Amino acid sequence: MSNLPVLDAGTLLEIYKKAALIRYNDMRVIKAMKAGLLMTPYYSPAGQEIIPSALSVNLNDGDTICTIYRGTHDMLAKGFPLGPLWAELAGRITGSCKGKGGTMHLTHPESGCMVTTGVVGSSMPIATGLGWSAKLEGKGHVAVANFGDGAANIGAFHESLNLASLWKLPVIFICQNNRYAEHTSFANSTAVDQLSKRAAGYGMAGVTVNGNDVDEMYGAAKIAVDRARAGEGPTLIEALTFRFNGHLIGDAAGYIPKDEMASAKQNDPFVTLRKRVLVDDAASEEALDAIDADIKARIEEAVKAAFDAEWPDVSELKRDVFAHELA
Ligand SMILES: Cc1ncc(C[n+]2csc(CCOP(=O)(O)OP(=O)(O)O)c2C)c(N)n1
Repeated sequence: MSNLPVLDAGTLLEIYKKAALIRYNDMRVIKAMKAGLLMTPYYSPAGQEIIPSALSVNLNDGDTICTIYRGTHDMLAKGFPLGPLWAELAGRITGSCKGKGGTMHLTHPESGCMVTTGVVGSSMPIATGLGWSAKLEGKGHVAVANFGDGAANIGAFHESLNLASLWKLPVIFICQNNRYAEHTSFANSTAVDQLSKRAAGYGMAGVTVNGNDVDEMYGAAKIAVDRARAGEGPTLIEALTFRFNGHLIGDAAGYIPKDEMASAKQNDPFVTLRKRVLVDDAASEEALDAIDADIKARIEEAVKAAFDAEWPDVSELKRDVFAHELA
């Protein structure tokens, strides 16, 4: 991409802090799972840290995001607090959904983190509705829909992009194309080589970027967010990336060729980002180490608080679930 908005050192460091939070949190979740402490399915976002980090520095508190089960990275980057997140993963009453949601239904509206969903493709119609609401409110807020490459082949993709474009809604559709939908490769499921080409069919802007490249991802996100805030309608961003694990923890990813996985890990976008921060002199190595240590300490605090918290009472099982009980 040319003519990208320029990434300044302060913003680069903010992106680093978000990416580090995502990476260290992911490592801690996997460690807790291996110790048998978490009973939630977990869909690791390792390898996909740059996308939400470079996006979220362009968002503010009034903006909203929806994402999928593989969405802890999106949520953390937007501002989902660690305490309610860990308590939710651990199924405790102090969780953001009182322990009923887990990875599939993470929600914290106070920070604009509306929902992770387990129904493939459903983040798009929800974000489209949020975009409509933002447009009616007229405060310049935007809504973001994150989804995978598999979800781009579902009917809800067509319905959401068509309506958002027709009504010029402030929605940013971010396809995190990690090349595999569960066990099916992109090439075996998708008729176009670039998903962004589909944007033209809906009369909207569309772009494919290297989602692991901080400049490309930041630039594309900034252009899309500015466009949405200015009332110029939605954008489809296809962000190319790769996941470092199987579909969920426990899946050995035998369908991913070993050399493909090895090369992705060798080009770890988080390691590249850290080097970039140093090269740009956005922070010293000591400063980054201190940032990392602080993040890790905050994660440990959240882990401890989660496992010290009470389990929900059985009476919680149906509460907040059925409409008639909400009244
Ligand atoms: C409507 C629907 N169909 C099928 C499934 C089963 N399923 C769960 S995850 C998944 C793959 C989705 O892949 P993708 O959208 O590329 O996201 P990724 O997991 O790669 O991030 C499928 C088919 C589902 N949860 N919902």
